[in-house]
Amino acid sequence: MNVLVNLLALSLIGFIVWWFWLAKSRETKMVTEAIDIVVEGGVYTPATIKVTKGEVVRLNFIRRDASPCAEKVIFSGLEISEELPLNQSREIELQVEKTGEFEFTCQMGMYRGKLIVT
Ligand SMILES: [Cu+2]
Repeated sequence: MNVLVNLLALSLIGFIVWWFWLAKSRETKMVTEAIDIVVEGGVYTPATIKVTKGEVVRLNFIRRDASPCAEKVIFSGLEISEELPLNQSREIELQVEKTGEFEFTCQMGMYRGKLIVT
């Protein structure tokens, strides 16, 4: 019985941590000059970023996930595809001259993020 209660409590804690962590990655971040984007555990944090059309911004991808699936980030519609070295930060300089929403994903599309250009 005690074991069961402990297990329940543990899974509840796990759920709360997971929820807040995911919630954090769901926030939309406005980028003015540069931003760090952490690649870990199946999510980009933050996963939704907003930039202004024509402005130069630097996205610093910090990959903490060793799985080969996370080794690339691909921006669809922008012809950007970059290797992400493990435990290092890889800077991608962007200057988007069109407005719209562009997805960025890993090679297999498991990591998903969105770049909003306004
Ligand atoms: Cu992947």
